[in-house]
Amino acid sequence: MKKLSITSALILSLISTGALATEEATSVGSPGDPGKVSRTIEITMVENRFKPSEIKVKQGETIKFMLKNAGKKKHEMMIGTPEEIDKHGKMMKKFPDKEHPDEPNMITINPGETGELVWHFTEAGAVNFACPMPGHFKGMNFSGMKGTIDVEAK
Ligand SMILES: [Cu+2]
Repeated sequence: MKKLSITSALILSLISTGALATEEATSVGSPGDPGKVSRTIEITMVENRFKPSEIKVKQGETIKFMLKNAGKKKHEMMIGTPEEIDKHGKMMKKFPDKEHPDEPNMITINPGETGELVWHFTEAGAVNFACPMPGHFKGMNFSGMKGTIDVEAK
């Protein structure tokens, strides 16, 4: 009996290790060619989260994210490393009223509106995204308006 519980504890720890095995991708990818979209994924934005926030794609896929802002505030989706997202968030906090043009890895969407972001996933691993608007996102290690794209190896 004792032996059995040790075995099940070992199995449980192996399972939980497996669940945490997704390492950060070596590259978050690159802007996608709208003519080479392999799949469309719909994401709804509300205060303050993405639905869904856990997304699975395959390495090499070009995904068209169809974003709908169903909230009452302006939201952004930014794909990047936690450092890049954090840096952009700090810039927005410092200059909250400064209009900034969207870069290829981000899109700003007004309440009630929709938008598209096309992204090519080149490396396997976890790719982060978040809304860097002040107050929506509290750093990659905290709760907030963020999500993970799990890129499965080819
Ligand atoms: Cu937001």
